Amino acid sequence: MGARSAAQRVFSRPVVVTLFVVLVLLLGASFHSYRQDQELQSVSLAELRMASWNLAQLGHEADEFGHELRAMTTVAADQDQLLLQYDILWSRYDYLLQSRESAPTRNHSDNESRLRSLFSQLRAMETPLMALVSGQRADWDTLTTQWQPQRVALQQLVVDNFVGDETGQLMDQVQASRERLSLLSVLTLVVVAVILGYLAFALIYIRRQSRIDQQTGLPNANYLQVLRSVDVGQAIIACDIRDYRVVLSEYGTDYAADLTHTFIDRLRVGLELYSFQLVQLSPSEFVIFVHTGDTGQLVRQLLASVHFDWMVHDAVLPVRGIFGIDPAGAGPTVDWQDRYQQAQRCLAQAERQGLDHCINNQDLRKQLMEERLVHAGLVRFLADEPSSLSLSLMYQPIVSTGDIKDIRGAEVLLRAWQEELGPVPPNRVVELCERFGLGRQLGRWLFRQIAMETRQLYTDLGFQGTLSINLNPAMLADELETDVRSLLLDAGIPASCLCLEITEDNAALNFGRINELIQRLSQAGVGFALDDFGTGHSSLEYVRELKIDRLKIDRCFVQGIEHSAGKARFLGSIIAMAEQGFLKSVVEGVENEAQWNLVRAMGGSLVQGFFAYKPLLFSDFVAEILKHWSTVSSDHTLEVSS
Ligand code: G
Ligand code: MN
Repeated sequence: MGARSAAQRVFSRPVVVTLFVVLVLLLGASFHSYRQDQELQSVSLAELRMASWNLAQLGHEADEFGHELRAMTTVAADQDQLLLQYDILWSRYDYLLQSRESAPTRNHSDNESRLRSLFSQLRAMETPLMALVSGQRADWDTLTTQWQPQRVALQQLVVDNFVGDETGQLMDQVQASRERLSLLSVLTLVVVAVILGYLAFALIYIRRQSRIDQQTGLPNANYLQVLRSVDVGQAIIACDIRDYRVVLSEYGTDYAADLTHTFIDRLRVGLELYSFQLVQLSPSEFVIFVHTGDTGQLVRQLLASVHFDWMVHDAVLPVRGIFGIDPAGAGPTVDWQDRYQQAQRCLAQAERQGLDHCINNQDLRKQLMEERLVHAGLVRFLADEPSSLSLSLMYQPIVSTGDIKDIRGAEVLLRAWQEELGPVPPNRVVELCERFGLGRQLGRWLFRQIAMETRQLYTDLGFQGTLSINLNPAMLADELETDVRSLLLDAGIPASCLCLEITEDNAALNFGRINELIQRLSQAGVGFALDDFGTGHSSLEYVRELKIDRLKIDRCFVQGIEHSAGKARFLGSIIAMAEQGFLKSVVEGVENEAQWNLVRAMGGSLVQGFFAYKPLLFSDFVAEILKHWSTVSSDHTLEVSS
């Protein structure tokens, strides 16, 4: 927690803003210094030097001219030299006043006006100088006097313009600016490096955070993504909080988060003896990796700690953890993702069966493998494609207690055969079809198959016995009427010869809806039976509420009647009750002669059981009917109608 909040502080908004501001300031300062440096550099040092040198030359050439002028009064006089120096001086002024390169010199303080005034004074000396040279006069002293103040003013100009200092100053400024600029560059680089480091650190932090649940700090589903392997010595456990959604929907997110925390604490207590890792997939889903060889012990401890009563407001909620476990080193696979999948599959299995846990073992693996085979086979078979599974029908005759060979009808029984597994129990087929949404398809296949097999028995042989057909849950829907009409009645099976069997489980207390379905078909003459009567929880209520005309008394009421007068009386009273309610009763599971005799003595009912007939192939069923008809009168139709 401490480390987390420290990291949070490092990545807080003020820190980010400060870093950004510092960087912007440094970049601004660097840019400013750079501009200053550019400006300083634009003053050409070369030009400055040139100006200074030109003025110095002027001073020097003025000295030369003055020297020649003074020499005119002596023997060393050289007029040509004097004129040459005059011209040189003249050109220098011209150069300083006219040339582009001399512009800085001219522009400096009042240089230009001083230069112009000196140049005009020099030009004023031209006429007297020419006169003296051509020898008209020899008054050199006057000219020397005229030159003297010029020379002084000129030297002053040179002195005033001595630019050594100025250049030095300029150089110093440039130097300082350069130093500032490089310092700023270094600082900027340092700050950029710091920011890059900060970003790298932030990136690592974000990646780590993304693998952690923000509420609980536990590794989350992303962590599972990067997990490479799991030790074979570790059990993988998938875990759900069973009542989480109830808490969330009834009490809101705060309480739900509370529940998550409480549950995690409980899990930790259950795991405290083990080395484990807890991963959180969602607020109510977890995965646990535990080192243990004794899965049974681990499960007991986990169950003990996560089954608890949780107080919310003034309500008490029984919270239950539910587990799917792939035990350590058990399975044939070591790939952790396969094992994780097994654990999840166990969890799903436990949820489906209403258990608090399910451990992946050989049996379960086999069961799931078989389920897959049967499911795949069913899908293909029902789609009329080549399949490893095939369905067929058997007919178990229902006889009258008056004559055991008097076949009054039959219950159509589903049989399934899978190439690798052999026979598959029909209730498993029905359950799988229900689970995978194949229920109606199965029902339609059943109706179509019954019609195909039995049509001739009714239309050509005039059989009038009842066909009892088990309805699976999905068939108890609005489409039932359409399916019965189009697949059975239209094929030629008389409605009065059909009895549709409903179990209590399938009716699921929705009497109104089921009665509506029953009513629509019973108007057409179709009968309905309550199957397995007596095995559900509210049997009598069903008998009273549903508009059925048959009761199929479960075989458990027949078991042992030959040994117990009480049991026999009890069965008798059920039959009597059915009679009172104008229901025809069918006693199921009569397996021996003693039972048969007792049931026959009670009277008033039909019998279905191994003692009379086992389920038969359709051809054998027809053969049995014909055999019976041949033993009784030739006018069989009167005999079998009831
Ligand atoms: O629940 P329902 O009535 O649909 O059950 C029919 C099943 O009962 C069939 O699978 C059939 O094989 C079985 N069965 C039929 N007669 C007997 C019997 O006399 N004894 C036993 N144990 N099972 C029977
Ligand atoms: Mn049945």
